[in-house]
Amino acid sequence: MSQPPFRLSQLFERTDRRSFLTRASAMGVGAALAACGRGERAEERAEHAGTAPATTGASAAAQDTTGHHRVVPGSPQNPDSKLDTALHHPHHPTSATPSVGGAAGVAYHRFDPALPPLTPGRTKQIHFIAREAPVAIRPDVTIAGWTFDGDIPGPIVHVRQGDTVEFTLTNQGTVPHSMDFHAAQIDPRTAFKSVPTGQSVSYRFKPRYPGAFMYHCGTAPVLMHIGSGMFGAIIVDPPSPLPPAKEFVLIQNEYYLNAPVNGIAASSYPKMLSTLPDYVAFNGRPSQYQDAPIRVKRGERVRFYVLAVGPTASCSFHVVGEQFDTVYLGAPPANAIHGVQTFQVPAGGGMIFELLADVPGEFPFVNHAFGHGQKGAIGVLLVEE
Ligand SMILES: [Cu+2]
Repeated sequence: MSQPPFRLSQLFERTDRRSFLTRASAMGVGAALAACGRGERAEERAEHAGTAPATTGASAAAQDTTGHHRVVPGSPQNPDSKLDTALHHPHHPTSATPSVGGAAGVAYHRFDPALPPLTPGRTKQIHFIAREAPVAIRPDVTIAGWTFDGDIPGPIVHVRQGDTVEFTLTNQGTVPHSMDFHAAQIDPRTAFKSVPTGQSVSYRFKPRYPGAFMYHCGTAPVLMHIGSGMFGAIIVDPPSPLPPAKEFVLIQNEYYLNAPVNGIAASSYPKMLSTLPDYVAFNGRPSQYQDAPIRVKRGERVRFYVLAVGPTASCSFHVVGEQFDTVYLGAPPANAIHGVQTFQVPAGGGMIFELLADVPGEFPFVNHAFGHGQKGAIGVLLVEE
């Protein structure tokens, strides 16, 4: 199936009633038209009712007469890619409906922030499962997550510049998902395409630059997929190792939640659009490192790989009572600035922050945009003698 040419104007198109009706007509979606006939946009109804307005699940995208992708039920392929992710598709699901029971039995656990060690070999085979899963983001808050491998964030990937990453995504969820590695340079129409339920996509890439890179599901609407938990980090080491340090990965994200049902809160797409989150978290759990600090020894170098995965917020990263002797804005060891109090990691970005922990004490690390720090983007670095 050939891909339609990408038009820049697509990024700015609105899904108004007329365009929706045009598309619905082309799709032959009787239910959607019936909904519109009652004077209500099906997509709005869906958002409020928490249901997808049209066909979802194992389906494929095609192009309708307006140039938009559309869903073809039962088709074997779904080439939706990140090219469509800026658009709000009325036929794409915007509700995380949990296919699980209540929150009972969902255990809260601290997400280990330590950078996992490099594994031997220059070819890294990585296989993720996209699936829905309840995730306890606090001891008293469980959400209906859309996940990679059942947790939020997904597994931390650690490779070296020039390694070959052989990646496979298998979709065991109920709606299409995909994988977009920011560390890759690859045609997103094929590599980052959406995978229908029960199917897989495989591709390989060689990270060209070292650094802290985001990965995420890129299926439309990408806001919903990232906002429901489908993100993580791939850390790419430079050919020559950076100075020895205690290394930690901090991935900041926001949560936008509906009221819980059976103890599980589904994500709210309208709230995601409002960009006013209920929680902001490092590594998926608000304030988890305030409750259980990150510990280092006096005199150790500390390296934070800080990512702001959004879906919308950036992270003004700061450590109270400390200064960063080095911040790598881009590929290390180049692109370093020194003597930094705070630096902002943009949504969709990652940077490397280093400090020398030569003063013992308890040092809060925060998003210094305090509306977000107060909502959970805060932790403690404990420097012990
Ligand atoms: Cu997804």
